[in-house]
Amino acid sequence: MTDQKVLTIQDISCMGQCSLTVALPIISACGIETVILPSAVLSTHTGGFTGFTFRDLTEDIPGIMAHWMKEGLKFDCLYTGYLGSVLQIEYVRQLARNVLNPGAKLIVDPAMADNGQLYHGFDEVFVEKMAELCGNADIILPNVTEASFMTGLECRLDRHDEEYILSLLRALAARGAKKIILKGIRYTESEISVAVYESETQVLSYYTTDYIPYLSHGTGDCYAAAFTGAIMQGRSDLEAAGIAADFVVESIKRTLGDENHRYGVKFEKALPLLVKELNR
Ligand code: PXL
Repeated sequence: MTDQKVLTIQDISCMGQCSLTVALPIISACGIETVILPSAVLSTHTGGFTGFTFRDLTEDIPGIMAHWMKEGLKFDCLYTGYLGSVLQIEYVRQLARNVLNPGAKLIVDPAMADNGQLYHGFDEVFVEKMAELCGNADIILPNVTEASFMTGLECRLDRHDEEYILSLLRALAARGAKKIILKGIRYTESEISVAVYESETQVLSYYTTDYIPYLSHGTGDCYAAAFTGAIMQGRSDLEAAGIAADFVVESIKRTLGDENHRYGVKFEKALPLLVKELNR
């Protein structure tokens, strides 16, 4: 039997517990072979650090893709995280056409904004191109900020109601995404929910956990990696959404109290829980 392989494209932030430095260990811990395509190398991530280095690897991507095509290498899932430029989004489309097995999933985490703000270096042109990529994806994992930016709807960070959440989900579905995992929904003060929405059937489900009032970088990347690992292990969208949520909550709990650790979450400490959950 040949095991399934995930290809993930995102940056390497050498220090910072985000993007590839979390995707590779998390998906691997899920028991899934993980092929990486680094889109850039940064000394740290761009949130809260200043003076970071940034080496753009965009021009390496066509050569890497051509080699894989020559070798006949194909993957069963393409999961995209933080992408550094509009051109990289175009290369993702080419990768999806050229190096995926039939039936492979395209999972897109827009990874460009949070808490009402775009990350450093992104602009409206990038947002529009990312919205187009999301429109071609099987599963997208936006947070509420990214969903509102991609649809042009109001960005509300809390006191959500179902009418607002449904307006985001329907607008994203209208752009083409088949399944939407919408993160960061706040219906109550003490809880946080993720919505799982299937565009074709319009079926909407939720997974809800306790809300921990702690802002941190990299939680979206940990979420998307655990979700992808669980999906590749054959879990349903709702099961995977729940497994990923529990994993991130545990990672945040393991980080609380360490004031020197604001750049990311200690996901390593929660990996045993994730592995146990997937082996149930
Ligand atoms: O966690 C998302 C992310 C990934 N990669 C880089 C980032 C960020 C968020 O700021 O700066 C380089």
